[in-house]
Amino acid sequence: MYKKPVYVGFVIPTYNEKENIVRLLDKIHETMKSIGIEHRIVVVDDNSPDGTAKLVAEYSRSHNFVKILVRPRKQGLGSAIATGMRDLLSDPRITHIVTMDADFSHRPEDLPVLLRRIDSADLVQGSRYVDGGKIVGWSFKRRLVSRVANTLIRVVHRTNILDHTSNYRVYSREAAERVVGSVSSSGYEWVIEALLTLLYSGYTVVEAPITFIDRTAGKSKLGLRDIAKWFIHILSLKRKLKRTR
Ligand SMILES: Nc1nc2c(ncn2[C@@H]2O[C@H](COP(=O)(O)OP(=O)(O)O)[C@@H](O)[C@H]2O)c(=O)[nH]1
Ligand SMILES: [Mg+2]
Repeated sequence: MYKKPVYVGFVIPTYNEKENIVRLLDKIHETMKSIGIEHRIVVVDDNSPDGTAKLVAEYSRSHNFVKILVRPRKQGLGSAIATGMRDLLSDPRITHIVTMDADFSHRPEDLPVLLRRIDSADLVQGSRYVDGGKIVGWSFKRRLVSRVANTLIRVVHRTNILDHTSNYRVYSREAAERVVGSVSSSGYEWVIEALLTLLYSGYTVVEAPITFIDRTAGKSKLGLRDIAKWFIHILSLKRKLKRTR
């Protein structure tokens, strides 16, 4: 099926995910077995107060495809992903790295669709905005904010990508090495900066449709202030990435 043998490492950052994580690990394993792809999973927990790390540590004792890394305090989504990627890259068998959230917003059922495309790009971006992509459970306001942010990134950075902000992705080993070596932000912006870094450096990116499901109902935490901060960050990336090109 693939040009070369494939061995996928997963990075799952967690902060208070005790209700989701074990079910998610089971579901990923089941899906990967059904498509016959070798895999292992690294969970990076920032010492969640709800005891997520303990739960995963217990699980990993009887499921040797899982490893838990615990950091002493909350240090942001991006730095958690980078920590997990570095750990996986020290395993020479790893050919690809999948990043996904722990809250089932990123459905394991979409893995076959993402992995089908790995021979055609350095990064397969899970996308809500290509044909076949969907969002379930977001308010009109939340959808609008996401659309505006993505359009802004697309115009400012002249990409031809529709979804830059989903953390559901497959990186080739080379792409993962590139981003851990150079992406400096540590929070949610890491996800966008990683994608732009690859695009600016000439790596190929393809989008594959995913169905994004919101974890719970409730109000968006994004306000005008956050949107303004994002705008400035996106512009500052333009200067930074240009310099390194
Ligand atoms: N290790 C770690 N994981 C985090 C941190 N912040 C968020 N996460 C995880 O990153 C993923 C995305 O976060 P989430 O709260 O779902 O973001 P949202 O979907 O944008 O509201 C989830 O798996 C979280 O548990 C953090 O500071 N450290
Ligand atoms: Mg989420």
